[in-house]
Amino acid sequence: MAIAGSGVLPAEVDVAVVGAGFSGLYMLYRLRGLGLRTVVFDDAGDVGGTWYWNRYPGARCDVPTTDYAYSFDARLEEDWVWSEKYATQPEILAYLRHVADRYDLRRDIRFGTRITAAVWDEGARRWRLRTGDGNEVSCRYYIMASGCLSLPKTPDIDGVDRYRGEVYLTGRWPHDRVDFSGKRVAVVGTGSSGIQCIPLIAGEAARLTVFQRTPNFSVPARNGPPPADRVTQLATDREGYREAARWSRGGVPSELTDVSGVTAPEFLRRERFEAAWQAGELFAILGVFSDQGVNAVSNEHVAEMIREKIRAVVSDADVADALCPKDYPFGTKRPCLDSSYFETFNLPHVRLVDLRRTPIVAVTEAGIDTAEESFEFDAIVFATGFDAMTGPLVSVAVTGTDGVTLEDKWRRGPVTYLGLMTTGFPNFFTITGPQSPSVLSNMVVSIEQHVDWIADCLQRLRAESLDRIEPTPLAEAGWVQHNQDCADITLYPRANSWYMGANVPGKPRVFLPYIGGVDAYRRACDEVAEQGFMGFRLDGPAGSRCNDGVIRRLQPDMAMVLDLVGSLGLPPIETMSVPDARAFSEATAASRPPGPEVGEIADAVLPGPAGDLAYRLYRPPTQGPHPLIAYFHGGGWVLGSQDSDDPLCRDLCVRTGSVVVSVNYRHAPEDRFPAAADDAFAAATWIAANAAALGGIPGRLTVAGWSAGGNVAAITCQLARDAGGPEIASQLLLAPVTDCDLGRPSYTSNGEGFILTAGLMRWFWDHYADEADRANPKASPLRGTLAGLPPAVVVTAEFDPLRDEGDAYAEALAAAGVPVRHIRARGHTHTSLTMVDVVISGAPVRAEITDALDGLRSEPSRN
Ligand code: N01
Repeated sequence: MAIAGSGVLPAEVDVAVVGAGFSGLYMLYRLRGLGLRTVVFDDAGDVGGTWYWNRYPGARCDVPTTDYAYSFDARLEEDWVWSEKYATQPEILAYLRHVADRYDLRRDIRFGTRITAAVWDEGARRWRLRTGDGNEVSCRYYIMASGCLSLPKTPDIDGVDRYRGEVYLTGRWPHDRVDFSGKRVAVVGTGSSGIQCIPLIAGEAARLTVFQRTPNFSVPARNGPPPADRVTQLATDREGYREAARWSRGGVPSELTDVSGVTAPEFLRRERFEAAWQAGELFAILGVFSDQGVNAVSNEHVAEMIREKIRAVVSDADVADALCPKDYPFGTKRPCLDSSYFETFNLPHVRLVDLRRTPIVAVTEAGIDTAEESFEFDAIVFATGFDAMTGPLVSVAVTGTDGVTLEDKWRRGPVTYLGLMTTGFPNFFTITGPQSPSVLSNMVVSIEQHVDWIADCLQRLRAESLDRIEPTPLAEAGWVQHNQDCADITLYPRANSWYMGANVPGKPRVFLPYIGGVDAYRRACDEVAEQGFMGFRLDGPAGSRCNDGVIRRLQPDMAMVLDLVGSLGLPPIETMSVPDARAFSEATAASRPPGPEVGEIADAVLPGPAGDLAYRLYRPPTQGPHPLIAYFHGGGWVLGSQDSDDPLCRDLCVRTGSVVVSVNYRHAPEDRFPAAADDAFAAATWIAANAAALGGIPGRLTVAGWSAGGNVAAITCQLARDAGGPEIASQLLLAPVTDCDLGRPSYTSNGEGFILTAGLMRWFWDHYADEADRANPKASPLRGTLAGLPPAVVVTAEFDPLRDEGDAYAEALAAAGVPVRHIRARGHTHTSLTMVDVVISGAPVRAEITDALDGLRSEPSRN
């Protein structure tokens, strides 16, 4: 079916693909296998994509070649032998040419042809594509395989066009060898491209001046032959190795560590760092500690150890200092792998110009003027990067349904479903599009996954007599939210990186790739397909169907916790004896991160109705007196103690600037209803009376609690109102138990799989209260009188069996005229907010709680 490589362009095809790099070649291979008439367009003169254009000296891959290769055909793998751990651009290009030859792909590829516009024709259900040379082609499906880093950024420097010498752009390097011998050369930019080419250009040039705006973290690549251990693994179990890559976090099989950079002792930190440094691999240095991508302290340990390495190599201390990145966390801009990059600055003819100190004023006819100096050059190399991820897609005028262009739709950042499609643009696919793992992963693994998903999708559409597919607004919004949730728990948004679109003036600042991992992403895509293409509307001669929905609604870190808990196969608590359940919950509590430092922690007792009650006091590090919080722990009236919610109490103390008094109360089954409620009321009374002695401000008492603690906190407020004291300024109810009716919908939808189960809640109730007592407002505060209660902050979690009764309490308080701030913790579970420093996505909710409390506290008291 030779249609495209030569001769007249056919008027109609089944599929048009843009790009003949890794993505486009494999896409064509798969589509041919399905018998679909396909044409591929590429601006370039041959196959290769990024490896066709980026021919600058030193260009290499930064994922080992053992992994940076197709896996779809074992024979192709067996026949191709890489010469190096990190192959050079010519070798990778030769590989892609070999692939094109081997499968006779070129005959369906139009080289030197750019697609300039694409318009969706709803009547015909086809895309109409226009080429740069004025031809048109109509296709059912339009696939952008145009790469993430294929549109070089125009150097945004005054006077670039004025310069009379030789100008080179790393992303558009000439095919003929460039000879820098004897020349005065400038390199502008110190990203991966600059860092790769600088040592080689220095080897030729008479003088090299490097203009650096932002220093970059870089690790020695330690290039050499392909790593023997991986070559052996591939030789013994190729498919097992490839499958492990497909289900890995980054697309390369690697063991994830659970060593935290915060808690690991210094010797272990150094040992782990040194091993990663010696490995010379990106995923190794990005995975020294489990928490380096999310915790600034952990991250700084890695960053500083890299800075030490830079200082050890570069002889001039000032130059070394300028080469040390300091203003963004390690890994949040893509780190580089280098060969003698930092050593290059020890050469006498190489000079670093730190643009942070002396910015470029303009490019002149002869060279570059900085604020302090005029330089003359024979050649300037711009290694200034790309309009990444979205740039190549919106550079084509793509017009979808209703005449909206992709550029318009994405004006405030890309909006996609799975990074594969976007609403309003039916039958339009993007391979490794924004909001897919793409650039954060081994690209080849992600490309194969996308190509396979798209090919399987088209095959199923055809089998089911469907010919139109488009994501729904609901599914798309859910995916965009999930992407943002994933990025928000990391340090990545802190950097002005191309991941954030920050390198292109005017580009919206949005985190572009999906950071949840190749494994998690593949699972989501597979689930979508298995659930009848959930979130897609499908149409065709066979009719229409749509299983609408959102594929990932849980906060990503909470989902990881649940996966971990699930994988441990623990017996349900409700099957344990009470002593075993208590021992289990104490052991779990002992293994969690401690939470933030507070000023002081003190343990003491206060008088309760049936004997002393232990309490733990947390004092802020700031000068008192402080507002007071009487806090009651969770644990279903059966489990827990004054220190069982320790991380949460520390967090509350620091965030709200309050003295937190966490009080133990009597537990069931030894002391059943209403012992817990009576103790809580007595404790709050004592705390209010002793506010000044505790370091609190009299009259500024908040009564707070989580879960069953929220239950006794709510009841305490009712009892205090009825008894005419103590004075309570506000109440903070975190996922509280408010009612004994276990028939609300959240008990069904969230009754299993989210740690607190419906079965466990029943077990708690059975231990705590007789059936006859449960409707008593001292057990079910929702059934009490709510008027005249202190202002309340009520927090409910989306995936909590107790969600609906918490919602009902907030609504009933508001209806009774009580000022209420109701915070609905989206994507969270019953336990999320207590998992301080584990479920990082809980932090913004706790910040919101603090703001809400502040808001209530600043309102005049109603009591
Ligand atoms: O581009 P970059 P790149 N004045 O954007 C500077 C992949 N890749 O081509 O950081 C002065 O990273 C800019 O400074 P700043 C890899 O994913 C892989 O190097 O914006 N300077 C920065 O230093 C990589 O991340 C390999 O302050 C200006 C540099 O130019 C991605 O491609 C090899 C400037 C641009 O760095 C992009 O890398 C190469 C200005 N006006 C690339 N504008 C492999 O190893 C920009 N800069 C596989």
